[in-house]
Amino acid sequence: MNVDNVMLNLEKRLPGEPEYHQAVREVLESIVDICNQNPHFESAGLIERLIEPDRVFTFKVPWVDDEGNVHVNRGYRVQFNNAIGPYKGGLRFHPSVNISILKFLGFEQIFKNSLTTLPMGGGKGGSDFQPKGKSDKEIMRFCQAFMLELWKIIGPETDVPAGDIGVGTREIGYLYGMYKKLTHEHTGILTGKGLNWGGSLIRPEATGFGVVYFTNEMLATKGLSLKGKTVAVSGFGNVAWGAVTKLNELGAKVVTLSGPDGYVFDEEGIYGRKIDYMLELRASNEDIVQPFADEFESAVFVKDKHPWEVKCDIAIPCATQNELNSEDASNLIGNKCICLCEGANMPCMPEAIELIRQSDIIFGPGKAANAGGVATSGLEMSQNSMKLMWTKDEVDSRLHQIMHAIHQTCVKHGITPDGKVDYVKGANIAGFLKVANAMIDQGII
Ligand code: NDP
Ligand code: 2IT
Repeated sequence: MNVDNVMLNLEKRLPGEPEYHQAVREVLESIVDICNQNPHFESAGLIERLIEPDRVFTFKVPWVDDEGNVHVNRGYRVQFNNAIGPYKGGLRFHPSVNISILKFLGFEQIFKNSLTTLPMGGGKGGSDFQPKGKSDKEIMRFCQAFMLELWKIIGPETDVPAGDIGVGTREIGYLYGMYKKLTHEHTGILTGKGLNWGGSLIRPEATGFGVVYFTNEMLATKGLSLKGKTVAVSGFGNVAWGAVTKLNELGAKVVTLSGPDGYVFDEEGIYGRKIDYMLELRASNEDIVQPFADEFESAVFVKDKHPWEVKCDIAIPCATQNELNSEDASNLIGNKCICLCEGANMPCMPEAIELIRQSDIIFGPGKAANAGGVATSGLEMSQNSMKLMWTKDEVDSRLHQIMHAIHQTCVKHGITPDGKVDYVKGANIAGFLKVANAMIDQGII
């Protein structure tokens, strides 16, 4: 396989999908040697089949706002690959949503889900709907209108969506209600459900908890731990909240969080009521972090800047794709940061990753580090199938084991001759091999 040729072809065939190209290139660069050692992959057209989604749905979502005005948004579901299990992946509601972003997320999801050890294929969906500023009733009407189309193509053994940016327990509730009404079934469709109607304990916390467990595993390889470390976190949504909660529990001090308007620096640390306030902020229609600094005396708001200029031992981006650029990476390196672990999907730009990988910073890629969210979704599916509910400790301990196993797998496939671990390579190779072998076993379909 020649990566440049495959990419040239893809870019020519599908221009205007930069995020998707970025995600594919990263995986191909990691697996090129494995592909060349396995000529039967090439003769089975494996890469060509892997980089083309099984199918992509787009649909119209008309809805009516509180004033009676009609709006039309676009809905999507990308069913990327189901070689190892039903399509599985979140729904994102954000005005930036387009096919390039959903294909990058769906493609990443294939390998992430493979790493979890659970039987889940890769998919992603969402809408360019802007939840910011909408009333609860408007969110409900939008979710119902979205599900009026989506229900036709999903199912508990076919495709199981969940949350992502802009889609949390509230939205999953409205989506589930409409699915149930349309199908007359109370099944394990959608994960991240409310705890009283099929949701798993720990699912809301799982992505952030998992990222912190993975960070701890990486630090342990150097004889280090989170205790007493200063951590910069970005975002202030679901993933950031889970990460900040667990970081505090394990004795780290979190000094930043961020939103689209800038970041907050709090020298005293973000803990206790400040963590609850993050959630209140996220739930408010404002959706900015500046009020955090007004609320807490020790917090300072830095407008339109990234938190990566703050001196920290550990950096955990938890907001969105391409939020950490090469200047940010240089700042982290200059400030002697020891570990960068991706909570969000693809938060680091390729130039930033290049700099980080050349430095001494330990780098944990999102598809391994943030896999705890979808892994716990997988555990929710298991509980729904068995019609029972595990305790909080049971789910957390399984999540812990899964993150430990993912770390071990990354080490196994990513160990370099000088004894360092290339986690990007390790995660991509391990995630890929399982899916590739399943695709070979199942023939050209
Ligand atoms: P949320 O919607 O709960 O929070 C995302 C937050 O980041 C929002 O507050 C958003 O604000 C903010 N944000 C968006 N752009 C920027 C930016 N440029 N700078 C700073 N903040 C920004 O989403 P999640 O926490 O669920 O998701 C965060 C990331 O984690 C995403 O990359 C997602 O794909 C990934 N992820 C999520 C999982 C999950 O289980 N939820 C699992 C694995 C990964 P605004 O809305 O105003 O833009
Ligand atoms: O990016 C992700 O892994 C998620 N948004 C969670 C997907 C899921 O199905 O739980």
